[in-house]
Amino acid sequence: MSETEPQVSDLEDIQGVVYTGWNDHLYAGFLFATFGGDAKSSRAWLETVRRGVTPVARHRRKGTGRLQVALSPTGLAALGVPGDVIDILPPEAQAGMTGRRRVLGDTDPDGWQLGGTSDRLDVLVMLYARDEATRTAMLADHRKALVVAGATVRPDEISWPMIQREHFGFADGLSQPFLPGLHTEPRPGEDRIAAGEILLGYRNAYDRFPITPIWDDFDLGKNGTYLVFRKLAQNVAGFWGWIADHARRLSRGDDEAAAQLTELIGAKLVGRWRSGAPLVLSPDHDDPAYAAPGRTNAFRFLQHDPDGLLCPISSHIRRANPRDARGGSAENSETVVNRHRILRRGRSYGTPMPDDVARAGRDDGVPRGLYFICLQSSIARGFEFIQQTWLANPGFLGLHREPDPIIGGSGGTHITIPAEPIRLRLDKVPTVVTNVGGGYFFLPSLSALARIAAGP
Ligand code: N7H
Repeated sequence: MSETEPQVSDLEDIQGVVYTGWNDHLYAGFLFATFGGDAKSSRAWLETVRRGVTPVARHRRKGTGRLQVALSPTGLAALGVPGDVIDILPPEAQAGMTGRRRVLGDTDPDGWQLGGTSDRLDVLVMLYARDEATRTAMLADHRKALVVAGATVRPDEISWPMIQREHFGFADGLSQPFLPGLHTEPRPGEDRIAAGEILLGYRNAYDRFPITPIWDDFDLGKNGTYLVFRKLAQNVAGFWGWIADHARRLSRGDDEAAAQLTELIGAKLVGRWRSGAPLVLSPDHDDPAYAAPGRTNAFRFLQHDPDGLLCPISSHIRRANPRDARGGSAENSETVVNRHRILRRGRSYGTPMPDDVARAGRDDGVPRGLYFICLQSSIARGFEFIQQTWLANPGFLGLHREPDPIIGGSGGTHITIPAEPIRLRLDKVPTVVTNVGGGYFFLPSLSALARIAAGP
């Protein structure tokens, strides 16, 4: 048994979403539910459903849909997992997203659409299909099975069939860490991280094993991971309208220059052009050749752009993964940064807004956003650290009153775009992303799901 990376046999045990975002399955649907009071019925449900969960090893198998199941600490309790086992889970996982709202800088969970103060989410069923009809059928079947087991199910959460493009129009899901034992070869610029940074049961970046819940002799944690689900509403007209206003003002009536500047400012806020081409490699225009898998991450900040003249220090990708430029030597920086990596598996919801409407800043009132989904062996060191210490931090790497322009909840502050001879400073960055709910879950291995279903 390897302590450092999953072996072939583990790939039968690990849920497939750890390996892939199921991007060949355009239609995703998510069901959140609260179990009823009868643990036996809930376990009977789990005993049936767990047999359909797709492990990594079968990610290529034929068949119409893919199924993954995550449980929250309250869900584990409702299924009969003893309290002293659940108590082993890290405190942030037990506190849940509502309990951690101050760390996350969230609005009052009383007003959330999902998982708010009195909305206990026990289970998350994740469904992926290649066509819409299959997704509809899967959602209906799984909803029925949960209801029969006595659970209360929330309205369907349905993704928009748009892959690797989020609503602001940028390519998404491009930079992911490389996980030994799961992925075959790192592409240029992809960082190899310790398997224990994502999966329980393996050594992490500190050469330790992540804390794991043991039930009698069974390791419930091994081959599992923590899953954060966050429903983030995006104000697309607010984002592009604000940028276009600044671009028009700076271009003094030259419409073509304003249109080009709008694209450039958008790219400066994210750190990549809309195609995904990184600013560090393609600083002046969007060259999609740099969005290709082998090229899109082949850059470093300290090495190529120490002062942020190409990619601003404040940009979303530089904050979310500072690479070699977190401070100190490149090597030290990368060691530290690679203790805060996550696998992102998000999907968009809601119909996209046409570019011209967005740039005119005309809100159409249509709800849209991102189901931000990420995986890690420690929510505190993964998602929460990135959100709190890097993205939402107005003093990130010596900046002043400058949180992340995308998700920093930055209403009223500014963003600096370094340039020579003089930098550009844009004021009154609007809040364009708002958390409207979600939760913290555990994504158990297939064998752990079987153990939980077997009961005490
Ligand atoms: Fe971000 N966006 O479209 O602007 N993100 N993100 N994110 N994000 C990334 O590499 C976006 C959010 C990370 O290694 C890209 O995939 C939007 C949260 C990390 O270079 C784009 C929302 C958190 C990376 C976006 C949102 C993160 C990353 C570039 C919300 C964590 C990888 C394409 C609606 C707390 C950084 C790519 C790296 C990249 C966008 C949310 C983290 C385009 C719209 C909440 C770690």
